[in-house]
Parts: sequence; C-alpha cells; structure tokens
Amino acid sequence: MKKIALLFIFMISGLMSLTACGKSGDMTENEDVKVWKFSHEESVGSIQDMYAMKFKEQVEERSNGEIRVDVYPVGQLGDGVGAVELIRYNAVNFSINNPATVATIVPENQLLSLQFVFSDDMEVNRRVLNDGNAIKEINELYRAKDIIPLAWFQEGFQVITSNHPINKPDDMKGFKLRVMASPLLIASYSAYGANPTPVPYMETYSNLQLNMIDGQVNPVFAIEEMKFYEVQKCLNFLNQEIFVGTFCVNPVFWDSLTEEEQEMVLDITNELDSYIFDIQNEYADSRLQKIIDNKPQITLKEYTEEERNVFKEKAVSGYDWYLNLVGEKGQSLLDVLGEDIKTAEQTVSSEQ
Ligand code: 6CS
Repeated sequence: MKKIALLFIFMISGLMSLTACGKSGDMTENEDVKVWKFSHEESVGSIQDMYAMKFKEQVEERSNGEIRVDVYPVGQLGDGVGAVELIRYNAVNFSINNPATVATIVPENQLLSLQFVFSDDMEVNRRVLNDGNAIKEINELYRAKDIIPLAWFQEGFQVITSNHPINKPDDMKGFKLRVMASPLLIASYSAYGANPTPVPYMETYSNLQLNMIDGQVNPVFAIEEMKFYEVQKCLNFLNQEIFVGTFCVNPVFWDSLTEEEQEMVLDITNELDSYIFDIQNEYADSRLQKIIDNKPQITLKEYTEEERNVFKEKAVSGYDWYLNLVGEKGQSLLDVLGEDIKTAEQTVSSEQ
C-alpha cells in the first residue's frame, strides 16, 4: 500500500519534472533548476550507488548546475519489480535494475541469468555487455516495454553463501536458497536440488539470521555490505553467474530532453564504463578482504574444473526451461550471445 502511494506521488512529481522542472522547496535555489530522479536498490557506497553518484556529479558539473540529480538509494522508492515499474511509469527518470527484476516483463532477458553462460574472464564479459549483438536485441525488447537501457555492467560473480560447504549439487538438496524473484533463477537452482526462495533484498539478512532460509546468492561486495557473512559460514565461489546491472532511462523523459542533454548523458554513460568496471574489480578484492578480516574462520570454497563440470551438467535443464519459455527467439539469442563471447575472447586475447 505504502509503495503504491509512493508510486503515485512520484508519478505526479515525475510529470512535474518534465514540465516546470525543479521547484525544490529550497529557497536559495534557482527555481529553473531541472531535477532528474535516479533510483537504485543498493546501499550507499555500493557499486550501483557509486555509479549513480558519479553520474550525478558529472551531470551537475557539465550542466553548470542547471540540472540537479536526486539519487534515491536502498530501494527506498520501491524494490524488485516495483523498482522497475517506477522507471516504466516515469515516476523516476533513471534507475539501475537487473535482469532478474525485469524477468517477468522481458522474459527473453533471462538469457543473462543462465548458469555458466558468461565467460570466467570479466574483461570478455565487459565487451559482450558493451558491444554484443545479443544485448542490442535485448535493448529493443526493453524499449518495447517502456525501458531504455543506456548501459549494462557487471557487479561481480554471484557467490553462494551457506552454513556448510557446497562441494557438489547433492550438497544443495533441500537447501533453502534465497534468490531474486526470477522464474529462471528458481528453475536453475532447483536443477541442483536446492529449494530456491525469493526474498526481498532488504529482508535477506533477517531471514538468514532467523534460519528461515539456509543461504543466498550475491556478489562479494553485497555479501560484505549487507553483512550476510555474519550469519553464514561459507562463501562458495562457483562462478556460475555474474550479477548484471542495467542503467535505464524512461523513454518519455528521454524524448523530452534536448539533443545536448541526451549527448551529455550518453557521453557520461560511456565514461562511466571503465569507472564502474574498475570499482567492481577493486570491490571484489577489498570487500573479500574485509570479510576475512572480520571473520577469519569463514570457509572460502574454490572449485576445480572437474567439480564445476558436475554443476554444469545439472545446469542444462535451466537452458531447456528458458528455451521452452521463449521458444525460437531464445535459441537465436543464445546463439548470438555465444558468438558475442567468442568474438570478445578473440579480441581480448589478441590485445594481450
Ligand atoms: O540480490 C538482490 O536482490 C540485489 N543484489 C544486488 C547486488 N543488487 C541489488 C539487488 O536487488
């Protein structure tokens, strides 16, 4: 109820930001300042927040203060699918979401959440997300649902946390694993024998603490800043998925911008790519170190290729599930993504 009321309030204020733009209540401020609203689901200082704050800094600097970007972190305006509705209805102008939260709106995007679909090399994945043809096709599907993706970036490998080491799929039998509310994630982790359970991000810690769930899956930086490691004994580095963030804009809002404003946003977005890639890399190490410093007894499970192969064999049924759901389009997207990965691997190895 609270979220519906908030959505309504922000839809109204979203419309206002398109017209009069910018009466902010601050008497010292220029009344003509345009206010752009940007929401994301993560904590202050997280990868999404670093992205949003750098975007804000750059827009405000390059527009000489004529535009102000208000950033709403921690899903305070809405989380999960609710956060996606905010952008679709222009209740916020910009947001970062991820394929799992858009899965019921653009089911084809679940390609990006398949197990072992990406490379183990983050530089390869970066090229695939930046220049790949599969992403171009997915962008069109998003546009048809009133979302314009401006950029795709990684937030790290998804790490499974648990209270016992997960050496093989059998160790996941009956394991109540918190996942985001994506049907594909539920199908994929069920294939290992787990019992995947969608729980909102902000409720995951308390659910782990109260043993309502046995584990969860998220990148290392999130496991650190959300303190999941405090109530878990093992981090399992299976590298089965990457967490993908999507920086999006509402199409009506986008069309209302001047050409110069659009160009400025695109320039900043391009520049943010290496900025956020470096942060993601740095957080993967520094946040893991923080976890180890705070909890030296934590078990870090790394996998041999042989061990990973046992998971890969089970993961095939997630692919079947995806292909059943989206039919021929799914197969063609999967083929295109495979080609994108090959091309990116060749480019990266030729540059080394
Ligand atoms: O697991 C989740 O729900 C969340 N994980 C991250 C790293 N970002 C936002 C998302 O909602």
